[in-house]
Amino acid sequence: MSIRGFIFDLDGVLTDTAEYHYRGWKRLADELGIPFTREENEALRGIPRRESLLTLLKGRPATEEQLQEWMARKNAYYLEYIREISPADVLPGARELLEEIRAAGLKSALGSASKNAREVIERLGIAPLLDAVSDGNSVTRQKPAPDLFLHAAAQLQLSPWQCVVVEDAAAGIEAALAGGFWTIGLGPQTRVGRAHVVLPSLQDARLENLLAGLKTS
Ligand code: B16
Ligand code: MG
Repeated sequence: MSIRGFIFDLDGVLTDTAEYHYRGWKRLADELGIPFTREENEALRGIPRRESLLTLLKGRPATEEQLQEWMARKNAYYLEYIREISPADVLPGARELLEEIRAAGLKSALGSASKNAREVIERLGIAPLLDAVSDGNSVTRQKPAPDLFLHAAAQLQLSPWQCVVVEDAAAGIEAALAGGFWTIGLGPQTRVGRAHVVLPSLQDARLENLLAGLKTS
């Protein structure tokens, strides 16, 4: 085993933007008169914008023009909310792990479905700790296709078997496995149980322990 790099998902791994996505979708849903709950929002974890909107519409008919306008409206709300994001919003253990990876001479990349990922990592103050950024603008086929993580690995000039993908969404773990990556799943077994290593979060996740866990998986 020769791990040379880590690829991190953003929402649910490095920070919790799910609350802001929820508020954006909820405001749009209220305006359209569509019921939408926090529980329903959980199903949108790691799911790209357009697919999220189609899920929220629950089969209601819409023209392409309406879909575009509603996605733009939700995104404007989301951008308004993420202005609140600061370095205090990095999830526990994430910054420490990024620093450890850098100190060990390994590489780190972002692999997020979000088209707003760059703005979020700037606000979190972790952009300097990432060697490459692959986001919702980088590839056409989204998770569970492996394209986004392959794009990130290529930027790091590493092969999938040299990289670990850290993800909180089932679609993200599937994407990483399809690409031939090592995987660390954050969250319940029911969601990320297919990962090589499953942890509740990155809190107390030390690099040495993660690499040892992958070795015995
Ligand atoms: P945007 P991740 C995902 O981020 C979110 O989990 C998901 O809820 C969101 O719809 C998606 O990004 C697209 O975001 O509308 O900003 O392009 O988990 O892949 O970092
Ligand atoms: Mg995620």
